[in-house]
Amino acid sequence: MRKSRFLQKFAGVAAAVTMGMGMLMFTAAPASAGDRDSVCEGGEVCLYYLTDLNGGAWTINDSFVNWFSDEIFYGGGAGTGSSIDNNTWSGRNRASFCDVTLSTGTWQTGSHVEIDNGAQLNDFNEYRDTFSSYIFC
Ligand SMILES: [Ca+2]
Ligand SMILES: [Ca+2]
Repeated sequence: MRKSRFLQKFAGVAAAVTMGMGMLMFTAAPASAGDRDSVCEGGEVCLYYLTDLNGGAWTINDSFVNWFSDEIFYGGGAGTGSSIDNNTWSGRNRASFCDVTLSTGTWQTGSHVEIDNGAQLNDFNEYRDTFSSYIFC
């Protein structure tokens, strides 16, 4: 009797762990699959070569990138293949948990522009072609 109760409890814990791992895999896989491409997915910050989220796109789900010069636009639109450093005109924040701060310098230095959680900026205006790093929150 004691043994079977123990086994029932153990089976319950094992099922809970398995479910937890399943949910973890389910939530992690789609987010990482779409990293560094032109598709703006949930969890990502998305920057564009042209205004109104047009042209080549760069999307990423890292919490910060300190150095844009190694990153390029994707998707086949205008600017595809060129560096995103000092080259973005619009952006969208799908990080879905906090604001994104774009900075004109590397390592979050210089001037800053925030894109609110879930929002987009269709034209960076005077900050066109200036951003070189970003950080979430
Ligand atoms: Ca993506
Ligand atoms: Ca810059």
